[in-house]
Amino acid sequence: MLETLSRLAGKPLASCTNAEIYAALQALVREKAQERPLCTGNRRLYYISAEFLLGKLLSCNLINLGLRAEVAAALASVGKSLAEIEECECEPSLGNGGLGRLAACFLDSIATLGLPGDGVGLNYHFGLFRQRFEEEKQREYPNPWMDGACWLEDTGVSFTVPYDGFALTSRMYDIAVTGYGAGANRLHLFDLTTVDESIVKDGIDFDKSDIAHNLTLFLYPDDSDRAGQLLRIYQQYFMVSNAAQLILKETRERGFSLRDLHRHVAVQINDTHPSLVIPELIRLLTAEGIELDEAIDIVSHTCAYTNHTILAEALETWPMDYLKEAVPHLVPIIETLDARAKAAHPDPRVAIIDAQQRVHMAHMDIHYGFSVNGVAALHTRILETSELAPFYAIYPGKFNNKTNGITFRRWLMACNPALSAWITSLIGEGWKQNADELEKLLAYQEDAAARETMLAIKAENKRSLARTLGLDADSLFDVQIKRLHEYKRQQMNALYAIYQYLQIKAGKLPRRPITMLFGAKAAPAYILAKDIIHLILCLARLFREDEQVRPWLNITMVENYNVSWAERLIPACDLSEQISLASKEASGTGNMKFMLNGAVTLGTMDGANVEISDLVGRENIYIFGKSSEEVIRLYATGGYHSREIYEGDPLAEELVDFILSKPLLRIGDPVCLARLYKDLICKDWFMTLLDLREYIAAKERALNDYEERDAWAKKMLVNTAKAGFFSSDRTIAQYNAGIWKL
Ligand code: 26W
Repeated sequence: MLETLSRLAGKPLASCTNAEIYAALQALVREKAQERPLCTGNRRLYYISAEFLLGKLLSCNLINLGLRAEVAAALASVGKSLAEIEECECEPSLGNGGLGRLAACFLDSIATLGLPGDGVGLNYHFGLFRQRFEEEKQREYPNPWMDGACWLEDTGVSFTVPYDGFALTSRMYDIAVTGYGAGANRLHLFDLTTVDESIVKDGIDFDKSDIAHNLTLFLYPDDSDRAGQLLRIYQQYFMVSNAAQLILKETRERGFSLRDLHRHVAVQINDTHPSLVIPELIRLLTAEGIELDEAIDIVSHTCAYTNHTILAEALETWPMDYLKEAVPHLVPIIETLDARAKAAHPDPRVAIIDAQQRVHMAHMDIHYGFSVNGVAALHTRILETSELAPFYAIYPGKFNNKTNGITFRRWLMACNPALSAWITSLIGEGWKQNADELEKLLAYQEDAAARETMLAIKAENKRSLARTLGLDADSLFDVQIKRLHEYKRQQMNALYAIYQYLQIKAGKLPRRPITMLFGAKAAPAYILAKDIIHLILCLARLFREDEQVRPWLNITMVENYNVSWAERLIPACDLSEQISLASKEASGTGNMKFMLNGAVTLGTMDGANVEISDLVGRENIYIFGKSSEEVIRLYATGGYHSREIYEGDPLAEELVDFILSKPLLRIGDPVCLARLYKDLICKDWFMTLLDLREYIAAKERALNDYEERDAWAKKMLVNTAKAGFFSSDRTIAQYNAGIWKL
């Protein structure tokens, strides 16, 4: 290996800088990946997604290629550290949250299962923004990642994408996808040949109407105005037109007739962002001389749709006149699709184009796709019985659930090598190919030595993180890391922090110091989410500056939370905060990562938390809060009024009032704090105060139980042992058996 690496570096390894070694390792991965034949099959999958939250790729590629141990040893023999060299990699910022990270896990599992499936997305130069904290507030900056040593390979493939009166030229870049032990596929990222980074000014502002230069600059550019919404449509069309042209090109190259497209291609529409691929494929097929009816039929048997959220903000609808402006050549097709749907199903609730001339993308996906899946059992049930009930009545056979999963290569083998090695020492290697074998660990749940080791590995992971962040490694690590959104209720966790602070000020000390760790980015235009970040950062500073409090309670919010941070925080976590308002979190995937790494969940019966609870048993999880049925009923009857709770419950009042207390106003921005204070009392759309008491009680119970170290260790062991179900290998096997049939 040493010789190979020296050859690739072009000089003896001992004399290389870390950056030069990183480049050599990247070349090694490329070489070995190319040696693997690409997965082939009768049908090829194209997984189209606006986001691919890839994280750093070196470590996982080395694991998948079976080279990591050998490389680490070779580097060590010349005094180099693989861990240090992995730090050289710049994390691609091509995603925002769960949907994007799920897509990345899927690519790993699709290749691992040897299935022919490529990702198709956009090559955002600045991805999602880089978050910095200034005066306890989030500020957004560009997040360049395409430095010299990035993984992109220029394929030379280019397409022309037609708009109204002009066309743009694309360039296809690939990132090789390796499977664990075998398998290779591609991630195709389309870029704009005329993109111009220089048009981005102070922060992340740029001319949103300058389409020819801005289309692949940012993921989810602010869409709070018309120009921003139009830009989303231009971007989405650019993605799907390139995808459609690539699909037809590759189908021909594979020797198949376009009339048989549905036999040889499956297209997974990941949320509504790629929905325009349906009319675009129809347009291209008719341009090839295929009659419209047949084209519609072919596409309807080719495309499948995944719904990732019931939040209205994500079920995209576009004003028809926006589509007429951006993609007029698709409008007649969309109108035809709408007319046919209306003729067959007159119920206005399932119309693609509604009475306000708004085009419902999800409706088009369901009418003209052959499968609609939710991403956790509860979520799919909610889709079928509420949000999409009219569609379920028409197409019951199309609906199915595919509970999300995570790749254990990144989320255990790479990020928690000590736990991974220990598991293997107990139950062998089998779990790496068949995650269900983790259940063999249950045989050790009464084993004192096993429990000790579980605690020791967690303690070491905590010490490592504590060194990086300056934490008390003996404190309890209480972690909430996820996108900032009111429905995820980071604000409820902040109210708990205030509760604990007031307890300490009153001389009631916790049994052990508590470290509350947060990681979250708020969408730039999401004002209230940024106010919640402001509250958290102000509390962090208040506690840090208080000699009486600091020894017992700390808040640390990591800046620019990303995949690499998650890989450090998850192995070190004791208590996993999954506290969304029930019915709002479609699934969650962080919950699975924490469970796999031996953290215990404190959560509501929402998303995949329900399946986690079923697997580990109520004695190994802390559940609280109103059920999704109760919450749905409260919305339906308008029965929730936070003011009633605020005025009726002195504890709620005390905690909310603290937001405008003197100590906090001395630190924070009164405008932001008052806005959040007012929202909690007058609106509180995601019912923060509804579950507040139960949340505090459940958390106090968990903190108390934590002190029974031996019993807690058993909880940890059972969580890891029962996590096998959440391997994305299982998820992908279900997608293939139930939807793709590759
Ligand atoms: C900016 C508009 C927007 C709105 C929603 C962009 C992206 C979305 C996605 C649907 C948000 C998302 O990431 N949803 C998450 O998908 C995960 C993978 O299925 C689930 O685990 C999370 O519960 C869901 O919130």
